[in-house]
Amino acid sequence: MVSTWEDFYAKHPPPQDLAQNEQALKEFTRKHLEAGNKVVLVTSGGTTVPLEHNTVRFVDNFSAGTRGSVSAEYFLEYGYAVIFMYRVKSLEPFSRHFIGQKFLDLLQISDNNENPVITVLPEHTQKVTTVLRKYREAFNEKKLLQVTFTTFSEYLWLLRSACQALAPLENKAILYLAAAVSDFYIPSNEMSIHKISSSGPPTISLQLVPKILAPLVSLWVPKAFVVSFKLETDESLLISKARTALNKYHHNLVIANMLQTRKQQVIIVSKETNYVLSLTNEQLDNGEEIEQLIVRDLIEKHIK
Ligand code: PAZ
Repeated sequence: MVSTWEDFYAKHPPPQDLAQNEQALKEFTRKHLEAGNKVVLVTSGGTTVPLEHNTVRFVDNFSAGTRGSVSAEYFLEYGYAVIFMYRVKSLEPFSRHFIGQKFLDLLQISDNNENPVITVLPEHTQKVTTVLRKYREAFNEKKLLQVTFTTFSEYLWLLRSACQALAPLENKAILYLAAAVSDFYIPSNEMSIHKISSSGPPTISLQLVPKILAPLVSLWVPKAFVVSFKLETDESLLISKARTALNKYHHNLVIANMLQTRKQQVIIVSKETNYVLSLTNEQLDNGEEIEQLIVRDLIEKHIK
């Protein structure tokens, strides 16, 4: 059974920090509307589907938030203000360059045991400086607002609030919906309150999620430039599914990608046409990023 989006919001309580996020979203969009800036909402990372209200276990997906965090940096580079709506603990713009062991590998410690000094290794100084400058610029100019979700329900509430804040920007807003959002969920009233007992195999019934692109395009941000993503693992379905989504929701573009090759190739699908953007193996090995091509392509279309 599929519930309607109205049903979803009626039956699922908003996250506790929603009012605070709404305030931040409104202030951010008002400021950039007044400044005449374009604003993009980038959604990033995967949503979880909790199996219990007191959540011990949940269904998750593979998304690391690479597409969203990399794209956010390129949008900033092209002068857009960015609302980065991302899954807690997934990749974030700028800090993504320095995660885990990669960060420690950049550093050196002086031999003086009394007063050790930690510095960036000379061979990494250039890269750290470049990223740090861009990061500081984005924050000093207040061009980047980050808001987080974890569960599917939190994502839907936050997405609607972000759209409400973006609506006054009309065609100066882009929605770049790169998050991997669950297609199935357990409605709140069907979820176990406590940790599911392991005394026998549980029967878990998932429902189809309401199709949120429908109200988003027709009601919440009807004048915005809306770009959704379509991920498949069976190539023969990719273009047809992307086109079905376009015909159903009437938004501007679908960016279609295959799980296995998503970092090297995407297909830009519009109502009229579709074409490939890709990197050669050499470009990929040199650290070039497909998101730069995607963002450049979108911005040209947005301007037109
Ligand atoms: O986050 P990531 O870089 O690992 O993956 C990006 C992606 C494949 C989740 C994104 O490009 C995408 O296709 N998102 C939409 C997925 C879907 O719901 O079809």
